[in-house]
Amino acid sequence: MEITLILGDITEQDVDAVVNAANSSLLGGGGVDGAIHRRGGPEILDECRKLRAAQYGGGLPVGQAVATTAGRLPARWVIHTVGPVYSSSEDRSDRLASCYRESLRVADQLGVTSIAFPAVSAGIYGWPMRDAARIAVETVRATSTQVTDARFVLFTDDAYAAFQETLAPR
Ligand code: AR6
Repeated sequence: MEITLILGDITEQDVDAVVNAANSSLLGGGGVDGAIHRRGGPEILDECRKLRAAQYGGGLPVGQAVATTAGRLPARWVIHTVGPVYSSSEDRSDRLASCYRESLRVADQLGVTSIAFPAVSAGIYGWPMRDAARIAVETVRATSTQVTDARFVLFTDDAYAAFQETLAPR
């Protein structure tokens, strides 16, 4: 698998699947989630509502992932995952790693070969960027998958630098 870093907006990525840093409600929010629903249009939210009415009545648990179509986005699928809120008193790294593993598992089920990830939990959920980058890169690297093109799409120079430091330390 080739892992690349992109400074930019995840909603513009021309890949099979983009990963959404969602919350358990699956009904939208700010950050990446807000951008995906805004640009992708109402079709995504309609599918999320159906998922809530069916197998995810209690919401999507932290660390899990589920797919919808991508509405008007260039991507074909959105894989929604729920990162953990950062805690300095409890180590929730396993749940953050699980977001990447589970997203890749869903990607494999869909036959996806290219995927774009945001820095899950590193925005509103407060995870320190360097640590979020380390967990993201290590987990994606260590996961066995059919995906051949994995991109981390970073929104700020600081996020890009943190991922670059983990991916190719100097
Ligand atoms: N493209 C790429 N990265 C982005 C974009 C974008 N369009 N917009 C923001 N980022 P966040 P979280 C970066 O807050 O921490 C929502 O309300 C951002 O700078 O989107 O997992 C959900 O509904 C940061 O580095 O996700 C949840 O309630 C990273 O993406 C909650 O936020 C992740 O930031 C999830 O919080």
